[in-house]
Amino acid sequence: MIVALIDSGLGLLPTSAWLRRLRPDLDLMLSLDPDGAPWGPRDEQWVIDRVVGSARLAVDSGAGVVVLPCNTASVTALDHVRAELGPEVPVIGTVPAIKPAAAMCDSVAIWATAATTASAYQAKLVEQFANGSSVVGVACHGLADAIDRGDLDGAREAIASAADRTPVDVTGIVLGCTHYPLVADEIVTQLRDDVVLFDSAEAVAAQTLRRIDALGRDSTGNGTVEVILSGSRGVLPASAASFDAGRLLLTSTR
Ligand code: DGN
Repeated sequence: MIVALIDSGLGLLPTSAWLRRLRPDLDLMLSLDPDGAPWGPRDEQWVIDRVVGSARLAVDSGAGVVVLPCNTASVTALDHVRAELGPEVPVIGTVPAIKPAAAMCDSVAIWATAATTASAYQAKLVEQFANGSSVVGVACHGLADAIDRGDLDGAREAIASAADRTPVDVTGIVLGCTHYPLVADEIVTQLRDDVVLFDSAEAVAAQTLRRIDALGRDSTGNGTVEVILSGSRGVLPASAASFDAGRLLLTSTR
């Protein structure tokens, strides 16, 4: 069974790595959108069309399970992807790790893209899981984009700006964009030692495996990784090349 992971860019790597760690034999299909990234600042309908189109392409290319390891895509397009693919194909979304953060910390900041920060979905999660803690959203402009470009100076600048806009009493930061764990070391160096980071990659991978088990079908694979890139840029982003997995197969959609 092929599991497709769909994101604008490298944010799908942390969840892919967890899936690989927990189930080394699973066959993965990584769908990245270098032509459309970043999705964070895009208009809602544009993101819906892009994510639904990527999911349809993944299933038509053989995927039996679809994961959106992307908060922007999940808050915007999850229901639309489920409607498009129907009940036969499990679709797993990503939710910012607000619940565990609020359970541990009195003051929490959610770092995310502008789209996720402004979403009604995030506001609803905060209402549901704040558990008496103070929870604020901080939009990290340009950070996912800098990560995709491998621009560490740009990433540092975006992190510094987000740190400046984060209330001083915050002790827990939810990484509400799946790109951000890739620069966790940089984030930690710019924060006080007592600030703890929370991300959802391991939980999303575990939930994906539960949904696969529930299908009751043989999901044994060969640990292959297929990469689907949008557009004409047949270039694998530098950090994706270091993804430690079996066979790597490059596919261009055009
Ligand atoms: N990884 C995406 C997220 O979790 O929101 C970011 C998408 C983007 O393109 N900015």
